[in-house]
Amino acid sequence: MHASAVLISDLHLTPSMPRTAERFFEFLEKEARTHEALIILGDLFEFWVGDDAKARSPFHQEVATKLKAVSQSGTKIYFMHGNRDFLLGEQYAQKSQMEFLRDPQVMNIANQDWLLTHGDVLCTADSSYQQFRKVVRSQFVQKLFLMLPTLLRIKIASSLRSNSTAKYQRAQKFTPEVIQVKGDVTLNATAALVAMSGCQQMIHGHTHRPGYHQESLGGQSWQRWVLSDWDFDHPETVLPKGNALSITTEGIRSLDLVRS
Ligand SMILES: [Mn+2]
Repeated sequence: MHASAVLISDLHLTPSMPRTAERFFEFLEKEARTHEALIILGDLFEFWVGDDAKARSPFHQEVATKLKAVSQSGTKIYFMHGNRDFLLGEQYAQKSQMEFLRDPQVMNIANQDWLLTHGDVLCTADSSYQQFRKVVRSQFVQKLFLMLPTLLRIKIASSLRSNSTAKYQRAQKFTPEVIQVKGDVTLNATAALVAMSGCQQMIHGHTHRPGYHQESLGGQSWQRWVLSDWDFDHPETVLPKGNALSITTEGIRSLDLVRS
């Protein structure tokens, strides 16, 4: 379907992280434009409470304008929802000229099939998250949520976020081994998705554990590439990080966006 593509995920863009946004804008000017397609595998934004709420935000307008410029330069943009920006809707997608991808989706790039997913659906060791996901991703609940006043939506979203951050920090301190397991994909869920899709090359983000894995289970083997999350704003506590996967007829390779 495309001769080349570059994939990114988990940028968690927000006005309070300007250096990360700056690196993203640079990426759009440079790395993105040398590929036929740009594929965003979710969590482009830190949170999203509805297109209407973002309509007045200069930051989100700026992101939309820059995405649109890339699309107009000839690089097609695809967007898959993540667990934080799953409410990003038609209106914003149109404005930024992005086409939605279902999760999961098999896409042909450089004459090979690639299985694309955000990744949260594979984290089946965290059963309470999977339950939460089922509820918030239901059409009915989403419709109700979007009917609430914007300020209330922001309040609900940020309290959900701070609750989960607090829970995570507590667990990280007292039961790090549990977090290690719960925050990662499971072999079973991955194998099931590979079997269902019939595609043995998988790319996802979400876990913030960039890497490459060769795995197998029950006579099936596959390869799995994991994208990095991005953070260029906290050099005193977090080493700057961010990568992209570039697929061309020459193969797949990781682009380190910190050094380049
Ligand atoms: Mn995520």
